[in-house]
Amino acid sequence: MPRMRSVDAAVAILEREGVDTAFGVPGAAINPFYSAMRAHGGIRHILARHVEGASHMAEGYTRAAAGNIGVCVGTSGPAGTDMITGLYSAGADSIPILAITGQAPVARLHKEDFQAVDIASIAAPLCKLATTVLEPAQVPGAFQLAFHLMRSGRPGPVLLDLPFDVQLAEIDFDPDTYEPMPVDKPRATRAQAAKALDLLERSERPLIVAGGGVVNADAAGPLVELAELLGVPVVPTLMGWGTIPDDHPLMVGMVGLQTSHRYGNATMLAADFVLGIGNRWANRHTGGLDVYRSGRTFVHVDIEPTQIGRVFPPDYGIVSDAGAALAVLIEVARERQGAGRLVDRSAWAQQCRDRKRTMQRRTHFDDMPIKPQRVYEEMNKAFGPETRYVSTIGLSQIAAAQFLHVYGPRHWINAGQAGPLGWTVPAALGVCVADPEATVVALTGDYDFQFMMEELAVGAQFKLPFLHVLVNNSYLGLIRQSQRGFDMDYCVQLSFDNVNSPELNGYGVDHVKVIEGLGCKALRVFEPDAILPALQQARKLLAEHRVPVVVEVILERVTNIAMGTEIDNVVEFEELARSAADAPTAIALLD
Ligand SMILES: Cc1ncc(C[n+]2csc(CCOP(=O)(O)OP(=O)(O)O)c2C)c(N)n1
Ligand SMILES: [Mg+2]
Repeated sequence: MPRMRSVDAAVAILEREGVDTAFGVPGAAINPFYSAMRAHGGIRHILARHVEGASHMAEGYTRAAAGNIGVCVGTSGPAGTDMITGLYSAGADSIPILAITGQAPVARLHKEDFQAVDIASIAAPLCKLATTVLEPAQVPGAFQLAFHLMRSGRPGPVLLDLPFDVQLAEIDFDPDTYEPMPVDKPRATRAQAAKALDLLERSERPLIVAGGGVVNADAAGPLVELAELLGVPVVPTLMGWGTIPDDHPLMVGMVGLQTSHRYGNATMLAADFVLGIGNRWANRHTGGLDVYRSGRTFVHVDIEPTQIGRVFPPDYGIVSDAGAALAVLIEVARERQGAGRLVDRSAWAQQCRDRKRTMQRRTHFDDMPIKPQRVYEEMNKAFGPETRYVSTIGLSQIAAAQFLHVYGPRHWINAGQAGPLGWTVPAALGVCVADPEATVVALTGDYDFQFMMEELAVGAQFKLPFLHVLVNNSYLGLIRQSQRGFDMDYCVQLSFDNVNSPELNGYGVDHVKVIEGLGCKALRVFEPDAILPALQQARKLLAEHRVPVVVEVILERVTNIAMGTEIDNVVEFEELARSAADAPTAIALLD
């Protein structure tokens, strides 16, 4: 039997499980693992500038393509604690990432050793498995189990913590005959599909709500096929956005309190039946459950049994992988179509389309300083259907969901549930690593950007080109808006007079200087008509320099974005579109 250090076995397993990239920050306690990566040579390492950045890069990498698993590596102590936000973010959105940390030697774990912290206990509530491997011979099994768990059922992160002596200990291991464990995914039965379709048939105004589980199952094609077969309109959730293209006649808008369309909410309120697939009834999608549920029958398909009934009891629940459920739903629906049993839904679908045509928000403003709505209009002009957007949170993200267009799964890459400020830049880098030819467009407010802008240096060093739209209102805009309820504007201003950059007129941080200092390119825009040329110029710079290029748009400081506390009570702050000229890039034009 080949004998090797446990870390050499671990790296061999990573390769057998399909890993060829790791994002990390080395340190003394993880140096044995780094020595195995170096000796092995099969894993490309991207050196982050902050370990939290490495964890978000791993998440962006996973999200970019079906089957990917992002790996982040760090030393003992603070490296693991820095990854905690990444593990939370990944777990909250059902995204597998593998975090590998170094640890103090086993015999010193309880001696308050330098940088010895019980990271497995800290990470446990966030992970499918978080363990300190105490026996060297258990290292291969721990890695094998990690991949099995990350891929099975509801996907999620794993943390493996490796004490220094465990990493160096020699074990017997045969990489050639290593085999990944089979993946477990529950599958809907024909009887379950038939029952769900019976309930749908009895309704008059049905909708399909498509969540991130459809993306995870790589089942956007079957989702659209089922919708077309039944003629039933689709509402994607924020995590499912792109599973049906925005310009598809059955894409009838997103529902929710913030990242939603007026027509999406109106259509949900008009519906009498909802088939939720791979979604989790997030509270920012449903708002108050009384309004959301009233008068509607619900079927819920989820891969995780404990998700059924968690938020509210559905009329019928099915435990299934979204792709497996769609396959059997399609099979049964086809048979019913053959038997002439499918109900004609075209009148209802047309009503939904009419709402999409007439209930647009205005984007065309010529104001100076620039109103944010205009930025998204120009982005729609500049970026085609191949674009992969990456964003996290804030007014910028909310407005993006209201105004941008997404045409494919994994083309809206967003930390939906955790929304950790700083996620966008490293996640975009992870997407670039996974898909170097993609048009990756990151979008942040100024504060999200400032959280982890140091990671831009990673893009400069490793030639990871993405275009970053930075909308600068010099405010914690979303929090400023929510403070209106407290009648205050308190601790949310990012403005100050920058002694080095008086031309910023009090907007504070000179992002252009910072970006250039980090080895990237930057353009700054003050006028609405200059946005599109700047985006076009940025694309040229990307092609020329192959480093991140940031377009900073200086916005008016206070713009409230439509949102509310109930889906029937979303407050509009701006004029609505009255003609096509008011929303020239909206997909369904007014006239
Ligand atoms: C780590 C973390 N801390 C605090 C928050 C709360 N939060 C959400 S949005 C936001 C302000 C975002 O400001 P900016 O990125 O400039 O976007 P804007 O809303 O101005 O468009 C804050 C503080 C958060 N999401 N994450
Ligand atoms: Mg801001």
